[in-house]
Amino acid sequence: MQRLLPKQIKRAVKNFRVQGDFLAASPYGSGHINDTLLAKCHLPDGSESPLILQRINTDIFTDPVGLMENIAAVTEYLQAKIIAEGGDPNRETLRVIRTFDGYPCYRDPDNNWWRLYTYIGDSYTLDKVENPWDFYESGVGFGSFQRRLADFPADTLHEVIPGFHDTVNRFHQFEKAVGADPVGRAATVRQEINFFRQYKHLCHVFPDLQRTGDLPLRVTHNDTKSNNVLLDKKTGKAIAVIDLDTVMPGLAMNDFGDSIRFGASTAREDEIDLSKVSCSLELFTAFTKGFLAGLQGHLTDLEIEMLPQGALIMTYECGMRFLTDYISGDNYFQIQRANHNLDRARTQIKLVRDMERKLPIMQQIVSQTSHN
Ligand code: ADP
Ligand code: GN1
Ligand code: MG
Repeated sequence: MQRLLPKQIKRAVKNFRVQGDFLAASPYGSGHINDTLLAKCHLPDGSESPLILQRINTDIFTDPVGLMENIAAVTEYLQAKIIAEGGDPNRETLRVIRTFDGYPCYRDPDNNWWRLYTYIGDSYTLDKVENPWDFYESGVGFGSFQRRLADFPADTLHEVIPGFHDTVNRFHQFEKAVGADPVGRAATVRQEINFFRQYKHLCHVFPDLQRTGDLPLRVTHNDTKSNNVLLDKKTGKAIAVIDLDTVMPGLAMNDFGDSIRFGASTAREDEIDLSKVSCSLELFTAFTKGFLAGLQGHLTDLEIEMLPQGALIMTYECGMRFLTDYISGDNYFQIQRANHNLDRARTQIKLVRDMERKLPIMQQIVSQTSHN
């Protein structure tokens, strides 16, 4: 994606139905995929109105129209649910601001695709979870999100990234990258490559259960990092789940698992000192409680039993994706330093090993929590 120019940002904002005049915009948050900006408009009464402006990464989301149809439909559906539950539809879900032509996104003459959301204020997100209370709330947020979408017509959703959590296919892509070795890095990461080959069996756990019809497809978020749920600055409670790009039919265990992968780690996703990286059982317990509370009984016994496997599989898959990107020359995930994707892959490897050891305890925690 090309660098953004101030005039492109200004032109983008002007195409959406916003009040006031565009003032300024600056980079915001720490996502790996889209360009996120906090934009400010000057209102007639002299105040400033904040907005979240994003340039969609169209290298990754090649059908931005389908993507935004998904997000508009899901957010409108959630608004109705939230109203029915007596909540605040302006705060508890993202709100898409449309263009003057009525579209949920704007394509500029330079072929950049833009979207604009209302800014949900007095909130924070977690790039690193520091305490069990926050992570419990994160679980409530993602659990409630899945519950509220339980009856959403899944077949109307575009599959924006086909096979997003198809771990078997991710493994094939990984082997393809190793074989092609376009930037000559494969020889330097033999140990890491061997790790993903050695744990290949993890790819098949869920597909095998799906074949027998034992695991239902649900409408899931698919990218449940703790920086994709907003928490309330005053109360600490979960407000809204954001980053809805990958809302698609998926497995409940994968949403659970990706949260654990990111949030239950005792270190950041890109920590270099691997001695700091492990899976905290205290944080695991907190998230499990929150997630099941948010879901209010919407999972089957088998789904609940398989939640810890979801943590292992999502961590394995994500680590393999980081290593694939490193070997391919860092084309997918945004990087801020040399070897960034390799560092990320290494933390995930460390976590898989640790989670594998802790699996029996995790299973016990999940079983106890679900029976309380
Ligand atoms: P990416 O897909 O690149 O991860 P996100 O949609 O997650 O981008 O946005 C990046 C960050 O911007 C989030 O982690 C969050 O901190 C912030 N953010 C996004 N949307 C909103 C919003 N509507 N209100 C407040 N903060 C937001
Ligand atoms: C990306 O967009 P962001 O930063 O929330 C990625 C996820 C990965 C994650 C790893 C569309 O998420 O799948 O798990 O990075 N999103 C996409 O941090 O590929
Ligand atoms: Mg994000």
